[in-house]
Amino acid sequence: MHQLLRLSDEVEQALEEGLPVVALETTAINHGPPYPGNLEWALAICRAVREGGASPALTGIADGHFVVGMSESDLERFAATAHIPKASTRDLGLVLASGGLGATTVASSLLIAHLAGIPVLSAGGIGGVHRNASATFDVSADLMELTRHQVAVVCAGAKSILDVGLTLEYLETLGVPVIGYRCADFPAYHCTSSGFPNPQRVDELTALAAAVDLHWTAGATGSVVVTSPIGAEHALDGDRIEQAVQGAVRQAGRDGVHGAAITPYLLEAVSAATGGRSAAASRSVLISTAKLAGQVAGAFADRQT
Ligand code: PSU
Ligand code: MN
Repeated sequence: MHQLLRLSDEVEQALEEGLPVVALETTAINHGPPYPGNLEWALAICRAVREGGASPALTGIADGHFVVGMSESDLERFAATAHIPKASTRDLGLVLASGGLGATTVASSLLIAHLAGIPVLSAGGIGGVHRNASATFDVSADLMELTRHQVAVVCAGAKSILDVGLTLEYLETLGVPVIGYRCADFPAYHCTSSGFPNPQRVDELTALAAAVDLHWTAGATGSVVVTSPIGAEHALDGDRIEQAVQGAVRQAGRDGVHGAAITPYLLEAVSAATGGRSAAASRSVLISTAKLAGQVAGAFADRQT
């Protein structure tokens, strides 16, 4: 095993036996409600992975190691600690060296999942090309990392704070398949649709697992993005979100917010503008994608045996 990995007993055993495992990022939970609400989210997300038929592997950084699969005491420690740094790929060495805690983004959890040999990751929404990126050059490291690791990423598309059209173009350029599972539209995190179609669509888990497997057998070295929208009962209205995002982007410009701080800033502003309904939406979408990821991991594991 890689020297930096610290696997939970459950995850280690499942991987040894070829049983399905789903890796999970922790920044979205870290930016969720304060303790103990965030602990409740993490437990609900892990439960959803189990309902889908797989073992959950929350990823994080602690004590100079990559934690893969959190014990109850790990979870308690992560949830109860305020202001855990957001650790994307470029931050890994420094956060490991600090000996403290780090919350993983999609980018860094992809790297960790691949190191651990976990082929499926669940995330509410991936990062992407930011609005106004032609001026700021702000493109999430999530997109680059999607080209480096063979992991199927089950998500509700990309966040609506982004330029979704440019994000899809970028993914096409990078050769990352974007497959809607039983959905025509590419979702936008809290919204059922981004207004853009999924470039590809599959309606059966076995066909999805085959497409993922053959993408890699063909020699592609990157990830496969699988999308599934938020449940209708928790979805937020696209027009209202768009208005809130536009206002937040203008305010961010005035406040001079940029770099790693922009994503949390915009999500926070959208949350404030929607009267907190976006928190319930985040919880819901993290749970629904986790459950589907469990099913995808099961279908993928079945194919390997
Ligand atoms: N959800 C949140 N806050 C976040 C993110 C998700 O409530 O910051 C994260 C995800 O972990 C995603 C990352 O991978 O934002 C992308 O950030 P950036 O655009 O800085 O790469
Ligand atoms: Mn950025």
